[in-house]
Amino acid sequence: RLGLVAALTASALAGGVSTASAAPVPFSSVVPAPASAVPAGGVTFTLGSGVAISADVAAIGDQLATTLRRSTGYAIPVHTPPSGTDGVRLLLSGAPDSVGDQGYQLDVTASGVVVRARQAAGLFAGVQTLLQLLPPAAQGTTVTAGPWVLAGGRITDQPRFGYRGAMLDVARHFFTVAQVERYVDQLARYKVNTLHLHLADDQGWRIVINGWERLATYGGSTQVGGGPGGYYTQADYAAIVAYAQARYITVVPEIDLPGHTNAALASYAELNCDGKARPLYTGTDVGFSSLCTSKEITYTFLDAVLGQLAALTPGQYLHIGGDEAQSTKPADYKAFMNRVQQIATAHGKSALVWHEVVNATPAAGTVAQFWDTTTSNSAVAAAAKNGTKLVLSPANHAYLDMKYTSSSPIGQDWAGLVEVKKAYDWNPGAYLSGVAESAVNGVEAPLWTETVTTSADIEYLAFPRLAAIAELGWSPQSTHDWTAFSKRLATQGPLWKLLGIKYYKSPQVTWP
Ligand code: TNX
Repeated sequence: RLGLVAALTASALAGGVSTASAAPVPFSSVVPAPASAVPAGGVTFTLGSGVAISADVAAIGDQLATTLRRSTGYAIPVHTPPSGTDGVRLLLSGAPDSVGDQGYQLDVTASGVVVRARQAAGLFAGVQTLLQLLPPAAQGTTVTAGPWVLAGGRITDQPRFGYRGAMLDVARHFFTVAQVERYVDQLARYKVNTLHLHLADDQGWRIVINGWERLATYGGSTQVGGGPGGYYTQADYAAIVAYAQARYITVVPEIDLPGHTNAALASYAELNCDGKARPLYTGTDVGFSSLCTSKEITYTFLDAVLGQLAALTPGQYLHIGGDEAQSTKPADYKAFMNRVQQIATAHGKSALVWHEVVNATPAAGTVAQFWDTTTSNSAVAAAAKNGTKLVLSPANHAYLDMKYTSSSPIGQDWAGLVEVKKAYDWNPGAYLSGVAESAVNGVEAPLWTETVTTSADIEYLAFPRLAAIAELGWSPQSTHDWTAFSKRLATQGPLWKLLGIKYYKSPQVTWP
């Protein structure tokens, strides 16, 4: 490591190094908007070559140091336990109670930066804010000459909602571990704390299940358009989980049931009611497949699948799909979904389910994910009144796979066109009629991948809209203001450019 630092420093001294801009980034640029940000006019702190980091959580100090060593070329030692005088201190003491488990307080004074939190997740969130308060070049991969100046003041920040998710559909098109990890890095910057992986659909089964190997080796052998597909070994999946966990992101694995199961029905003849394996499918229709709800082997199979996923997943939730089961009779759907919720519970997890679960009987602890385009759904409202919590992903605002405009090169439009303002302009706490904010666990931005084949595609659709949904999940409603948000977004453009994110340059935003 020292060798690398020395090399970077040498290259910095050799000249030809770009300089970071000297004007400090204002607090008003931070995305998502902090709950409270009070600048101290005139005060600044400059991160100099001798800067050191003190950290109560060594891994978080190391992450920050790794990022800043790369961009500043400074040595940046990390001290755990903290030493009193370091320029950057990340502490699990002294934060006000109000910041809760995920929030933090950040102070920039003339003598340094102190981030205080009650839990490691809050410290991590505070570090994301700290990075945004530095010039974008601080997150770059090449050495840039300073000065690295931070604006003074205090940010006291905590999320409006505990659940802030993004879903990636790795079934319609497969994405490698490295591609998923790249997306995880992008989510973490905007304080998204849940990665929902849509692991199985008609076109592909993407995770090895021991004892049912053909699900992956055959069911994962293709994708939309007929390409080779792919799948994760359990070790691959565990690597994604660990990578996400290191960024305070919880993975929610989804096996979509009882519809969206053609890949499984193709892999094992016995899962079909007629005992005949279905052909693999590479088109984009929905609603044509169903597991055989009357066969006991279906539940033996699901016990293995959900049991193994539960063992590999530290988070609380298994997502069991439940959407668009047009090929399952309503009574069968109801009995099936009730039984599968119990399988999840038996493995120590709660079920997350698309909102159609309200047509069955949501179990205690089941969370329904709303994805429709209406704001009034009496069955969902009744379930919420009955104690079922919701995650909101209204397709006409939160679906990252919708086109921005009719000329977007990729994406769908069945839920309408979703420009950036449309993604941002809704209030999750008062969105569904008859649903109180207290019934809403949070928001999620799903990215279905029928038309998405590369990381560049993912990023074009996710940016800037992911930032909009992340802000709706984190920031208090009192900060909700399109003009201010669009200005905050504009300040992210240079960072995205630096990170190689080919975002959609929406004409609704005045990019720098
Ligand atoms: C509907 S939304 C689906 C997915 C498709 C998506 C395309 C939902 C729960 N199901 O199967 O991929 O539309 O936008």
